[in-house]
Formats: sequence, structure tokens, C-alpha cells
Amino acid sequence: MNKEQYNLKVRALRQHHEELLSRKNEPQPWGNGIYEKYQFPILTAEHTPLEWRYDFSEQDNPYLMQRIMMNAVLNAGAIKLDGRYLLVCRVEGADRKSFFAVAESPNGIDNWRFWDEPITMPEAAVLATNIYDMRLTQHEDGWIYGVFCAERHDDAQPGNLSAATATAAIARTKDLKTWERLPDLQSKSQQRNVVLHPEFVDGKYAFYTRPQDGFIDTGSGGGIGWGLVDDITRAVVEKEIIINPRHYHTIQEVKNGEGPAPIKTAKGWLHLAHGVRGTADGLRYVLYMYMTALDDPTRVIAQPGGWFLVPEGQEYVGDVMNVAFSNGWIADEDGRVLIYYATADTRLHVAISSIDRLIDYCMKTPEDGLTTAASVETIKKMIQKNKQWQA
Ligand code: M1P
Repeated sequence: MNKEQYNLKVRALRQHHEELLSRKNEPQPWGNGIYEKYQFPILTAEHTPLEWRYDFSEQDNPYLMQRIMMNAVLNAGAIKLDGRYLLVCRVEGADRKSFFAVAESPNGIDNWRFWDEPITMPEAAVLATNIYDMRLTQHEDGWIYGVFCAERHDDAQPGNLSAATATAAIARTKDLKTWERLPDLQSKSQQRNVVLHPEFVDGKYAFYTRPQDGFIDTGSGGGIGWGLVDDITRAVVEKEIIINPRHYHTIQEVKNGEGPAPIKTAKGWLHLAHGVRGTADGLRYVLYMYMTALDDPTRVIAQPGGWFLVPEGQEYVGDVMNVAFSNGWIADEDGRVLIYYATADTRLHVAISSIDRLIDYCMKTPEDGLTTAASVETIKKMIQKNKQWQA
């Protein structure tokens, strides 16, 4: 390739990338009335900056190869800051290491652009091998907190290369650029999917937890937990209660976990969570919702039965099939709620609803009666009610 050909190839590559980044995204027709999913994923490995992947020196990279490949963009924390829609994405490289990178959009839907460099997250006292799935909380103390999973090899099992531990790591920032790392949360068990509540409760910091016996298995961990912490700079959960339990033969039989920090509304706190069940084909991750009381965020006041959002069509396909996961949403000033969800641990999407619609969904969707008989009765009740509307 001569110099001219090389330059042409670089130009074509940049143009192709720009076309992907600036592609308009439209709502999918025929939704479910609860939210609108959008036509295209909003962020994929292909959206990451070319400068992260290509060495543009013709001398050092004469074949214009990707020198560092990216594997996925998924599970993002979300925040609207100074009018800007921002996602702290989990980006996974071809080397399986996840890192955090901020992507920004003018409307929260399309035209997402990563900031120039990934986040340099300061280390905790014990170095983590991998970090991922940040929940952002704009806390009333004035800080923006990022709580995320820190994964380390379990050195108590030296013969087992796959033995790992999961811990909730905590960092805080004012601008998503400079981060102060605080010590990891201490609790009796391993933790993943830990989320900081945005307000003080009884003068303390409050965390949604997800106690688990092992790195993957929740085991005796009964569901989404709750614990209070006196000092966020040395966060210790002494007492943990389960506020949203798992149940036999439901979408959250095997595991569940809080999604993003809950949204405060006039009718209560809106929660988005993921539920996991076993199938002959492995685990199925779906999203579900529940609401808790304004005066007591641990008291569930509504829980629609079944899932709220699942992978559909192409969304099923990817690195980890049959997974929908969310740890970020934005309650916009106009009442819209932008829900950022990942599918198959591969790519990120947006679905749009509103505070009013989500409250209506939570309060008026029948609960899971936990048996076939109860489900049939619920359906029959609606058929009966609808008789008055028939011609
Ligand atoms: O692979 C699906 C998800 O698995 C984990 O979630 P949980 O701890 O509930 O099993 C997380 O690693 C998450 O990142 C991942 O999307």
C-alpha cells in the first residue's frame, strides 16, 4: 500500500465510523404501551473511538490493523449532568478486562460519543483484577457516587484458577473525570449489584445489597438486601435485611439484583431490578420493577408480576445469550424516563417511558399469584371486566 492508498483507507475508516456514530435512532413501532424500545443499539464495541483501537502511524501499522480490539459495551450507569446525558459504560476489551468510559449524547438517544480517554479509576488497598457495572447515585451529600463490582482471584483457593470474589467498590466524583476511591464496602458475604440510595435514611447512608455465598451463586443470599452505613469513607454494613426476596417458580427464582438507584416520585420510589431463572439452556436474565414507600424505602408497596423487559429478536444473541441487564436510567425534567439496558452482555440500548407510565404499570399490573391457578384467575378477571366493552 503506498502513502496515498493508506491515507484513503484511513479516511474511509473514519467516515464509516462517523456514519455509525451519527446514525439517527427511531422508536420501534408497536411497543407494549409501557415503554418504547429503539431501532438500533445505542453503543457497541464498534462505537468505541478509533484512537483506542488503531495505531495510525503508517510506519508502525502498515496494514492498518486494529492493535487493541474491543469486545463489548454494556451495563452502563447513567446521569444527566448540566443538561448533558452521560453514561459510565462498562467497556470490555478483547482481553476480557472491563473498564469504565464515559459516553455523551445531546438527547440521550443517539449521537453518543465516548470521551477521549477511559476513566482511570484509582485502586483500592487490594488491587482488583476486573471492575464493572457502575451504579451512579447523585447523593444529597453533594457527591456523585459510583458503586461497582471489584473482582479478584480468590487466593484462599490457590488450585482453582476460576475461583473469584466479588466485592462492592465505592468511588466518588463531581464531574465523572476525577474520582476519589473509597475503601470497598464491608459486609458478611460477597456482594455484587450494590447500589447507594440517594438520600440519607435515619441520618445514615443506605445501600441496596445482594448478598451471595460465592462469586456466581447467591446460595443462601435471599434477594435484594438493605443495610445502613455510618461513614461512607469506611463503609461497613453490620445488619442486612432482605427487602425484595427471591421466590420459587418466578422470574427471580435463582437470583435478583437492584438495577440503577431508585427514582423518587410522588407515589413512592420506583425500582428497576434484574431477575434470573434457570432454564435447560442456562440462565435467563430479565428486568422487573417494584415500588417502595416514600417514608420507608424498604417497604414494597407494589410489584407487578413477571418481567418488565426481556431480550427480543437480535437482542438474544451475543456473548451471554438470553440476558437483559440494566444499571442506569435517567428521569428527565419533562417526565420521561430513559432506560439504558444491555443485552447478551454485548451491547447497550435505550427504551423510553415516563414517570406516570411506570407508576401506572407498577400499581395496576397484577401481582404474581405464584401458581398457575392464580394466574388463570387473574386472566379471567380481566376477560370478565372487558365484557362491558364488547359490541
Ligand atoms: O451475565 C449476566 C450478568 O451477570 C452478573 O449479574 P449477577 O451478579 O446478578 O449474576 C453480572 O456479572 C453482570 O455484569 C452480567 O451482565
